[in-house]
Amino acid sequence: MSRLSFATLNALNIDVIRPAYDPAALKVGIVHFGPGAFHRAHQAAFLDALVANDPRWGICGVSLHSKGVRDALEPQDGLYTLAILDAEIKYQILGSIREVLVGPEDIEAVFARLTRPEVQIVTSTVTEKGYCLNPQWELDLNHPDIVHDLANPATPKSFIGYVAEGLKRRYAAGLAPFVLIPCDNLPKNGERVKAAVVAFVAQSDAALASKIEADLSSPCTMVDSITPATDDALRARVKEAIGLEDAWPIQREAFTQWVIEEHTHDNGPDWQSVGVILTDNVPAYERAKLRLLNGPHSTIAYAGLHKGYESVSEAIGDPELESLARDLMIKDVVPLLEAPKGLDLVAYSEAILARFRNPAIRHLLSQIAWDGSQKLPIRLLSSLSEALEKGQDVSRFGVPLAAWFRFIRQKAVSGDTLTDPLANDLIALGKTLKDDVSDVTAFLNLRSVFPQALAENPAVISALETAYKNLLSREAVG
Ligand code: CS2
Repeated sequence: MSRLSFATLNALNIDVIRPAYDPAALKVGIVHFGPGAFHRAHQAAFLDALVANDPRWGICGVSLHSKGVRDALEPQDGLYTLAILDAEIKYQILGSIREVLVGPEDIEAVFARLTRPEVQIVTSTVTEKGYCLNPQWELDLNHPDIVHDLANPATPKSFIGYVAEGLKRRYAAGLAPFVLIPCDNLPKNGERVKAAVVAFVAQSDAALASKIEADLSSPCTMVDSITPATDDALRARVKEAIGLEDAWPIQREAFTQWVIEEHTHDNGPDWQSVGVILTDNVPAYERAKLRLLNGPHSTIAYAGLHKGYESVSEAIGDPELESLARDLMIKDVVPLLEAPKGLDLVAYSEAILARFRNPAIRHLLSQIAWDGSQKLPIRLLSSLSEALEKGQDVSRFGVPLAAWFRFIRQKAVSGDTLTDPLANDLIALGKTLKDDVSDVTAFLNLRSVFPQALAENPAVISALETAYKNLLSREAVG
């Protein structure tokens, strides 16, 4: 069977949605760092709609580490399939990504793009850990990649290093900065990422740092769409559905949302024309999403893995886990939140639970369980701290955290790989556990995850100990 490319577009099966524009005629106006599954399912799809009316906003993807995306998409002229798997199933060919560069191989080409006048936007999905921030959300000057990039600014490894050097070269070329739009699940992402860039530059050039501080527009964003990783089953399904080979199709649910803080960008993209929400209240959207979708997601991931489930839809089909998620959302978290205008948070929570039940996609709990040390503080501990301040009962928060402890223990005992920037410390800790309630104290001493005030709070300790003992007793029963 032939492979998807410009030359084979005409051979696509009839019901496949194709680009409503000529992809070859697009200009690159956006450089995106981290062209992984989420970006290709989410922002690249919004831009696919946008470029049909405004061809200035094609994307140059930059992979910071692997060549996989470039090697898959280059022979396909950048085209790939988005499988929308939900109550209705659709296959759509996206053409908004015009090229993919691999940082370590193409450093000068990346800087060449970043210093083109027509490149006016830099976006990123480099995961929470990719911004090299410390637990206070400031640039971690001891992070090995940051240490490297400060010493070798022209050959950076980190996203922050690329942005800093890119901005420096733009100023040197007499160009205005690009607009920086980070799109990871980090609270106040625009503000914090900008502060990290400024802190990086300040290490070598205080004047340039103040200039960036004054000039750089970095709106905060909220992004949402459930995007399970691609597997061979998806490749086979897409091949059958489109009638061509696609080395790296992407899948997601039908729901997709992108909220961007209002910002000035003269003659920039007409974001709202393709359904992006521009608002001055991103924090309300972002807090609702991180705490009502991502918090319960991680809860179901760890509690579901503990009960032997593999996917979100399987786990949420378990009445005990569904009530845990619903009660955590509606009883514990909703009272802490301010609703974005026009949004009913209870209805929003129910809609999220319905999305979790989507039987058309298989979203692995093990994928969501990655990087717990980075995700849990954002998704659950923030709510836990606020619930304590309000004098709410916090016992339910103990369950996902205790399940995370057991997850770490299981990885340490089995020798399975743990994907987490703190993996070495966590595995070392996991090996010393005693499988009794004293393990809770060992975890609470992880200061990069649990702030002291939480770790010493009697209600938190009690919630964790109760939940932990409960999980141990279930394991004993088998
Ligand atoms: C998930 C998210 O993997 C995870 O940690 O919670 O990727 C989630 O699917 C997205 O944020 C949904 O928008």
